[in-house]
Amino acid sequence: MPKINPQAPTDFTGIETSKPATEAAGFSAVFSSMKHVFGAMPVRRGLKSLLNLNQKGGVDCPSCAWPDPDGERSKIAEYCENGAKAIAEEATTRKVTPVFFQKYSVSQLSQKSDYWLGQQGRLTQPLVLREGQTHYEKISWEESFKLIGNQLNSLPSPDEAIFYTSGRTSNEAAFLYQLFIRMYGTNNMPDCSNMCHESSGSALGETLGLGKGSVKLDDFEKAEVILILGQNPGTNHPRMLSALEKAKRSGAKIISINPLIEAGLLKFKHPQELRDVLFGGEILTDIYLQIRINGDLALLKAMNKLLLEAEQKSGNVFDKDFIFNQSENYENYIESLESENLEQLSEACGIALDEIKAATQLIIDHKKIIVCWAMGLTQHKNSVVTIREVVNLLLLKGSIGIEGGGTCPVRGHSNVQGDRTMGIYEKPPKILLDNLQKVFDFDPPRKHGLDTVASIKAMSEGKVKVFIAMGGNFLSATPDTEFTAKALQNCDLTVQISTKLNRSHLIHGKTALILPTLGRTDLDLQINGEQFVTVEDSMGVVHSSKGVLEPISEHLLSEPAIVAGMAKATLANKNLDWDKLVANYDHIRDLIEKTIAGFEKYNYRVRQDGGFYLPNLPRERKFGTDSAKAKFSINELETIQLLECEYIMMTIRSHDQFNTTIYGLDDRYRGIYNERRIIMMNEKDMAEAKLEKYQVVNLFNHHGGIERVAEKFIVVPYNIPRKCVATYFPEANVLVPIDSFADISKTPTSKSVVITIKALS
Ligand SMILES: Nc1nc2c(c(=O)[nH]1)N[C@H]1C(S)=C(S)[C@@H](COP(=O)(O)OP(=O)(O)OC[C@H]3O[C@@H](n4cnc5c(=O)[nH]c(N)nc54)[C@H](O)[C@@H]3O)O[C@H]1N2
Ligand SMILES: Nc1nc2c(c(=O)[nH]1)N[C@H]1C(S)=C(S)[C@@H](COP(=O)(O)OP(=O)(O)OC[C@H]3O[C@@H](n4cnc5c(=O)[nH]c(N)nc54)[C@H](O)[C@@H]3O)O[C@H]1N2
Ligand SMILES: [Mo]
Repeated sequence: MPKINPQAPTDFTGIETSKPATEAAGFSAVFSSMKHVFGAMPVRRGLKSLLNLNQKGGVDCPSCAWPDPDGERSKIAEYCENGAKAIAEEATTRKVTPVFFQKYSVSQLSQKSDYWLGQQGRLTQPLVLREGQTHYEKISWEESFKLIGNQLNSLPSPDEAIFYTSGRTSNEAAFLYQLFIRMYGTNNMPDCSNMCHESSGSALGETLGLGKGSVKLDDFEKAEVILILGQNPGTNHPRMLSALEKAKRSGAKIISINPLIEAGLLKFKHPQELRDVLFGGEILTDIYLQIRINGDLALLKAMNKLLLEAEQKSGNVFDKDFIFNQSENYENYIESLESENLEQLSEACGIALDEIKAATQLIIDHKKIIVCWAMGLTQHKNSVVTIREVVNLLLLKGSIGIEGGGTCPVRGHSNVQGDRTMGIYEKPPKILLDNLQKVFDFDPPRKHGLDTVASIKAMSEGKVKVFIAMGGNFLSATPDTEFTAKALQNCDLTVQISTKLNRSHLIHGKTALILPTLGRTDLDLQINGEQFVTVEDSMGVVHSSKGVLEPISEHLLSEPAIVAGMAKATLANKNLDWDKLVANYDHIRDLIEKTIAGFEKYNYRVRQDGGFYLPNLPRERKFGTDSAKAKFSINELETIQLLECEYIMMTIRSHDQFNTTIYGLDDRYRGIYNERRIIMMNEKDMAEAKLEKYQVVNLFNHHGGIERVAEKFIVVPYNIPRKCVATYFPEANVLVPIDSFADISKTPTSKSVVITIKALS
């Protein structure tokens, strides 16, 4: 067999660098949006998609889960540069047809870059790679479903199949999918959340009784202090910058905590506001703490210790009424804080005590505090305890369930939160299973299933034979690329339900299927007419999303139709009329309403302007914990000890990508152009290691005594703390060890990979 490459090729594309930007958006963002959209499709189609984006009743932007304003929205543009790129990527009129797959073998395709694969266009027909063959070929939908059904039914146990979900899947598709999987008999439902905000869900669930954030978009205008930890909103949640701009104009102070000085956190120039264009935009961050990678727990502990000292002096820093009536474990927590040492904590996070004091003073002086965070907090070994320490800070101040205060884990994929609400979870709550049993009259499996890391291990050990993915790019998004590739290749059947070609189509089981599906922007026409779907944003608003564009091919099926096809071909249980559900998604929503709390009058309420909020107890200062109280927690500090030759590496997103989808080769705000195989490094570390600017190096990780190597990266001198380095995801995923994950949440430690560096020349 010709060699198939699980990693992107190592060819260089021609690096250029300049000074990093000091502000985000502005005209260059507008220009960049237009370039991407009109480069990928005719002008009429481009305008139609952009004008409908994030409008009430329009298309929900697939680029992130940041909420839309509840009230008035901009008539022309409720989207951002990166939303426009996401649309260009999906609504493109370029397509890959069966002829394309006759031309390129799987092995040849695996030698192409991720960028090239994406640029080939939308998938148009179901494809099969038969056992022993080198090329994908056309297959009918009927035969595809039969193949899946036969394979699933031939397994000795349903637990030998795995069903992955990425977070773009709508509520309707996700609900049907988990129903099918549980009727089939397993809870093996790993999802992208396992690699993303699982640590937030674990920490918040345990301490506040709900694994979701508590603030609403309106709270930003009312907040007095906003902390932003481990998040790069200028690139990954650009619409958040408008909320931060408003907050600043209402007097809020912003504290940013990040190893990199990210342009989007410095200053925002709203591209559609004349005031910003003429007068230069809004300075966002008041205090920037350039923390060492994984220093956050030490910093938060230092802040909380300083709060305690201030409280002991003045007696008016803590919200004692809240603490004594609505929380527990306060005394033990305070005792643990007493024994902390501020100098040691300052040393551990790499921030001078004076700077920590200045930031903490803002928290001492104010009550309405929002803490925002994303992957910089969630992808470390100690992520869950770090986020619990965020909760401690808010509890001390009583800043939870009040206007202008609370938790704000900023979600990634546009419906990742909704998929979880719909039951895409390997550890389903009892209430969900009980309700499924009642409504659908079957015995759902009670044993917990496999999460992402456990799924890879099970495939690797030959315990799983079928892998089905509802969206996403499992191979490239998961850790330890070479290990995961071998695991996937152990399967008898791999099935990818996708919109675009990606590397997961190329690393396959004995037989492989690619099932092409409609995306968010596509018109979804079923027997009862045009359908819309629903999604839940980062703040728990459920609203509709309706595609408007003519699908690129007549052979695409919607995700609900694909689930129904698989279910009909697989299940012996014929209780459910799957065709009726697909004919009109209102019927699916009726079933969701019967099964999941908070969806009363779903079909009615979701048709109202802007949708509806799901119930959220912490938002009302109530806690769904066993004691109905919020919990203080004691979080031990363990620091990562580096040898002299070692560095701690974070794998982050550039400005021109959506996860594993590469839109382009620039990271404009960071001043890095036309190259993704780079490693950002402190100049003093470079000098010590005798590395020059643009020197080519190999990167190694040796976790568990196994050598992992990422070949050929270019050294870029960058303003980053000593001993900390940064590379891009997914190129560096090969270095993330499969056995290194967060305690409790099992999220791979993609932001604290210990590496060594070796010059090639
Ligand atoms: N355009 C675009 N939008 C996206 C995505 C995309 O790829 N492209 N992805 C979507 C998804 S699924 C997600 S989850 C989100 C991701 O959104 P982010 O979490 O913003 O994404 P990352 O690039 O992983 O950025 C992590 C940030 O954390 C910082 N950081 C890393 N380690 C640490 C640390 O130890 N401590 C602190 N304090 N900071 C640290 C990095 O410097 C970086 O600024 O964005 C969503 N939106
Ligand atoms: N090293 C490292 N690894 C990481 C991360 C990191 O920061 N560092 N981040 C992690 C995070 S936060 C996440 S969320 C995961 C992301 O992991 P995934 O969600 O698995 O990956 P994506 O790149 O978002 O998936 C892209 C593919 O989804 C398909 N797709 C797009 N839209 C649709 C649709 O509407 N329907 C269907 N069926 N398919 C669609 C397309 O074929 C596209 O190629 O990666 C994780 N991996
Ligand atoms: Mo994510």
